[in-house]
Amino acid sequence: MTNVVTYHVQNHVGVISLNNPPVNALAVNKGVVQGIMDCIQEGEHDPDVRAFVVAGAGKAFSAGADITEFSTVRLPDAVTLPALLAYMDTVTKPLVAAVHGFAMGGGLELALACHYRVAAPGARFALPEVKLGILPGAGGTQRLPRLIGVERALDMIITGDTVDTEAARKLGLVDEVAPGELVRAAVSFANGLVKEARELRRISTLQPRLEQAATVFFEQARARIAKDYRGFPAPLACLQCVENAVYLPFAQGVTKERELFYGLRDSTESKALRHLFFAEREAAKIADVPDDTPVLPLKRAGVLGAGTMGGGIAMNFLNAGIPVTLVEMNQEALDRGVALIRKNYAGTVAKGRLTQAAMDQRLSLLTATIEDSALADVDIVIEAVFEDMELKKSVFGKLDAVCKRDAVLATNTSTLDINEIAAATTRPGKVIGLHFFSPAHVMKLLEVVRGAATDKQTLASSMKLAKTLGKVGVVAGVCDGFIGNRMLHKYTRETHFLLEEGATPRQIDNVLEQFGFAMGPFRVGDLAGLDVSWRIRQRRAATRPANERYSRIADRICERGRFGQKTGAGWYRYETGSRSPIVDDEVQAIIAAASAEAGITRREISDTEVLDRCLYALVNEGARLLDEGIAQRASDIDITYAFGYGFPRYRGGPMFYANTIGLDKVHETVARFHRELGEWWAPSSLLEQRALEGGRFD
Ligand code: T1G
Ligand code: NAD
Repeated sequence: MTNVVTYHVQNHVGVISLNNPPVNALAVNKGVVQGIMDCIQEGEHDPDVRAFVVAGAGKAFSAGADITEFSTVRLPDAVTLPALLAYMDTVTKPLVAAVHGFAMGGGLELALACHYRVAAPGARFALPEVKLGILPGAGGTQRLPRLIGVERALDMIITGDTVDTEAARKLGLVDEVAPGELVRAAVSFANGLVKEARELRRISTLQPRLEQAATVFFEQARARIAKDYRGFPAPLACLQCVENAVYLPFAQGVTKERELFYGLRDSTESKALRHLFFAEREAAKIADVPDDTPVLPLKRAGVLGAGTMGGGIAMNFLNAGIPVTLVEMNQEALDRGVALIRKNYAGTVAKGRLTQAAMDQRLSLLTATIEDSALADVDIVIEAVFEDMELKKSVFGKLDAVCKRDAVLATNTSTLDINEIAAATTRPGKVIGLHFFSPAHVMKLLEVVRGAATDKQTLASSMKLAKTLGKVGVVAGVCDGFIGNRMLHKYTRETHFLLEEGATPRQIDNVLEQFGFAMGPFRVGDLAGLDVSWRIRQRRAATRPANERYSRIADRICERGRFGQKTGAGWYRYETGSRSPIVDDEVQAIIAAASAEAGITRREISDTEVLDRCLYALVNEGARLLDEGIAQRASDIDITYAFGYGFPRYRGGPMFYANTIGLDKVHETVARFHRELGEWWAPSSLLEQRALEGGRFD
């Protein structure tokens, strides 16, 4: 027996325990799969063993196949998971899976290859492979429909979402719930099967149930999936497998599943999604902040300013069960902010995604006031007042006086200098940037901006808070716009230059939507409101170098009061009550006039040039951020863009995308843009260096 799998006989039942922390990944090269096989073979030939229980040691049953092995060579003769599960279908003694924590991917497939499943309350069950751009490749697409029905199985496989023990029991995925000692309950369940000579229920022999006509069901599902998962190849392949489960014998269905699995595993899309999976976990690690850095108990929160951001920020804490004191400068603004919070919750209740009781419970944690003094005993305050340095500094001075000494003072500023704000207090070590993204209660990204004086405890506590709030925290250094907005500024600027030279808002939006963005930059601008970025450009005008190329098109649009959807017109115009963008000749005229004013002769611009200039503007600036240490690692930039700026996940983020193109090619194009377009395209030294070395980011 290998030490990643242990075996003992308990009351005539062979208990096989997975012991590969932290998540009992079914690592082939570490002998986990072989270990399970060996245990069962030993028990099959042991007359004293009447049945088997398969369980997981530590925090859970299993998180499935070891994803890190996808890009490594498998040891020759190593037993694979499909081979183990096929063998389990021949075993003559009852096999019972004892599931606690989670059974995901290959872990759930292992449990499905058992004849019965006993689970602890609160366990999670999922086939999340589709989120990694693959599909359940060890029989999951063939066994799950046979056990719980085609409709529910397809839904679980296409979404990759989890179901808990109670829901799993209702589905028939779990046969018994064991509130007490799980393995003991599973052993007695197994002995019960032997005593009652219950039939060995091999799921592979069951018929998949489908409530409606198969052809209609799969036709409708195919149309829906093709629309909802544009750009992701895996969901349609999952559908194909489930369809095979209905039309093909089990063995053939499994063979086809395996073929499709390998095709997806080696795809760029899956490599991109696997990159983001590990990048999300890597982002939580800070080079000079040890994992065991003691964190502050952030049990009570304060939010200052209940505007667009403040309300959403408060909801994150309420959703996590953390009491919030929301402070505004006057009653009218406060009432407006609280009303927006109520409206957001009521909307979620109306969609059936939240119960009225849960809404009431969350709102009961909210204290709304116009008294700053109410923040005296909170553990952390998030400031979200107007984006004005003098106001921020005076507010932080006040918070420094009102709040208890070890309270963390955080600002939600999008662009301002955190060090300057921190200097307005007597506790710069406790000042940090917590940059949420709009809508703050929805967007998963949280830029955790580390000031020069921010202490490690405040940083570690903020990163832990990000996880508590269900956010992905990314550490950024202090600069104008941190990681996301600084790169966005270069990207947006390039789109304006492209307009000046001959492109149109529609062309640029189409190119980037084809690439995979849910919305192109001009539609996003109209949605967010063009006045927000106009105010930032006006603030920057004072410090913009005279010789720096600047496009006036966006200003011209705003000067006409065209702020986007909220004014019925921006880069596009909108019929009343409609969000569908309509190309507006007036905009074309504004653009043509601006080109003439800038002395630019408009020309035909190819979609390739549009794509390269937009994406490489992100990549080149991203490389500068790495050079300057504003971002810790390239994968943090990818996480920022995937979770905060709608960068298509199956592209892995701008830096991963550049790696797939090849940094030599990216550098060559950037250098050409530098020669042909101007100084702002000077290649970053990191890009140059990596291109010369034939290297990759990270
Ligand atoms: N393989 C390798 N490493 C894994 C892993 C996996 N399946 N799951 C987690 N880890 C690492 C993770 O990178 C981190 O490492 C540590 O474990 C703790 O994870 C044939 C082929 C299970 C819900 O998609 O969703 O089976 O950063 O921080 O918050 O069909 O991990 O500490 O170095 O996320 O408690 C399908 C993926 C695989 C599940 C636990 N399975 N994992 O969350 O811990 S494909 C999945 C998760 C498959 C078969 C196919 C979560 C979790 P480090 P963590 P957590
Ligand atoms: P907003 O104008 O919608 O809300 C600001 C609120 O602050 C107003 O309700 C105002 O009454 C209140 N306020 C002003 N002074 C105050 C004081 N002294 N005490 C208490 N309340 C006060 O602005 P917003 O869009 O929510 O932006 C807030 C901050 O978040 C800014 O720093 C902005 O840069 C940043 N931010 C905005 C976005 C966005 O998309 N809107 C995204 C990320 C970060």
